[in-house]
Amino acid sequence: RRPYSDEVKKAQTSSVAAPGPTIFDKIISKEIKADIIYEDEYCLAFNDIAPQAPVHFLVIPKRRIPRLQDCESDDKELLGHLMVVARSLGSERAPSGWRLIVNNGRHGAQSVYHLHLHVLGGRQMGWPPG
Ligand code: IU
Repeated sequence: RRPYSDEVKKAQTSSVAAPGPTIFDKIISKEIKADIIYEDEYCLAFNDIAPQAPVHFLVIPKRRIPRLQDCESDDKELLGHLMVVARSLGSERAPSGWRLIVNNGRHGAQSVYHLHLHVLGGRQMGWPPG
C-alpha cells in the first residue's frame, strides 16, 4: 500500500465533533479568498487549493452539512443540485471524463467537515482508489 499522504494524515486528526464553522464557511462568506468558478443561491464551486489532477474543483452547499452521512431525506433536492452543477462544470472543463468523489468521515479520508464533492479530471484516473 502507498504511504498515507499529508491529506490523509490531516483527515485522521480532524473531527466532525469540532465546534464552529469550517474554513469553507469563510470561503462562502468571502472572508477567505478562493478561486471560485461557479456560485448560485445554494452552492459554490471553487478550485481545490492542492489540486490532485489538472482539473480539481470542489462543489459545496452553502448550508453546512458536515458529512454526506449527516444529510436528511429533505436534502435530496440540494444533493441533486450539487451533482448537476458538478456535471456541468466537469463536462465543460474535462470533456474526456472526470471523477466525482465524496470522502466521508475518518476512514473516508475527509479532512474538512463541510460536505464537498470533488471533481477530478484532465488526466487518466487510476482504479482502484487507495
Ligand atoms: P477532504 O475530502 O475533506 O479530504 O477534502 C478537503 C479538500 O479541501 C482537499 O482537497 C483540500 O486541498 C481542499 N482545501 C481547499 O481547497 N482549500 C482550503 O482552504 C482547505 C482545503 I483547509
